Amino acid sequence: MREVQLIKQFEERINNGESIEPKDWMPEKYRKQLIRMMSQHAHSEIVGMLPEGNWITRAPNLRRKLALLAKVQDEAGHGLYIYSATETLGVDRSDLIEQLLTGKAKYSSIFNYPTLSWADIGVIGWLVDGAAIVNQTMLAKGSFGPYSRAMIRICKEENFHKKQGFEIVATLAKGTPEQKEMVQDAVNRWWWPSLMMFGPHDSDSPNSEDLMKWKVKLNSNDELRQRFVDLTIPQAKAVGLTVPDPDLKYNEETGHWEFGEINWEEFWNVVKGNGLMNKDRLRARNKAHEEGAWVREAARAYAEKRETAN
Ligand code: BYC
Repeated sequence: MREVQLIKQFEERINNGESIEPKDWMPEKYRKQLIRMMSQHAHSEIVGMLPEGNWITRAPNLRRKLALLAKVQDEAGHGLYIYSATETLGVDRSDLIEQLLTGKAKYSSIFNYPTLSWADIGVIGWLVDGAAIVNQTMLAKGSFGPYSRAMIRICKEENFHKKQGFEIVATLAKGTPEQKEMVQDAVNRWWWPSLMMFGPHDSDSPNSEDLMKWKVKLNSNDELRQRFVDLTIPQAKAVGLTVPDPDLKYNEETGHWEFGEINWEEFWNVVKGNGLMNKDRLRARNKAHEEGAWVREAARAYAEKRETAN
């Protein structure tokens, strides 16, 4: 069959809401776009363990420590599901990891900011996982089966992450004046980077056209960012916290919260590797990879032993 016909059939399947599976025919560009986006997503989950992992030894009590340990482990699991889903597109996980370790691959800008206080752990759960849920609930309805199915399970776990974060935030917000000040400071530092997670404005988003045509993304970056702001501002008000945006105002006619302009220079700077923590994150991942070499070698030796035994 000619390529034009194959593309037509493929797009019809997508428009009928069918899910595309790894062995189905797909345009090379669809495959490439998915590998790009899914591998960046998997890297984000893995690098995303570092800012919170930093606080496991300093959690204020056993209950908080257990929840944080479980959350960070969940993020590792998310990375592994998404690497597996990406491998169904014909790439090798070790090549993807190599790209991360050498700094060639992108991962979410949000993880290049430091976690300075315990309140940051609450605010990450609330805002960062909250933003991820808005984004991933949409991706769970996307056209590529292995990715959308991974998102369903991930979103269930992210909901717990968000709840544990919001509980920390609510507790600190009604605590001592020092605790309230600490959590407000954390919101002030994480608010704008959380909005940046949704990516550049639609007009500056080169990948959106393909991804939306092929229903990998069902909403644009700006639409999801607006949804997140609309959901989050009432939550901030409920616990008596504010967001650092003098232009924030509610528009009665549209029913949306209007917000100020994001600092795009900061965003691109972080994406290009010059954020506060980019170098530190890559150093930590490389160290973990080197320290884990014996596990990979042992697994390989065991697999070989089993094969010769058969
Ligand atoms: N950071 O054309 P655009 C988590 C890049 S982890 C860095 O709009 P697209 C968690 C973009 O890659 C969940 N780079 O791209 C874990 C592109 O570059 P290339 C993380 C960004 O794909 C632990 C260029 O800018 N979530 O929840 O249409 C603890 C132009 O952008 C960013 C995901 O990974 C950014 N923020 O849309 C706690 C979601 N934004 O590749 C929590 C999956 C853009 O052309 N990904 N860039 O060189 C997506 O939904 C989409 O890829 C994006 C960007 C919305 C991020």
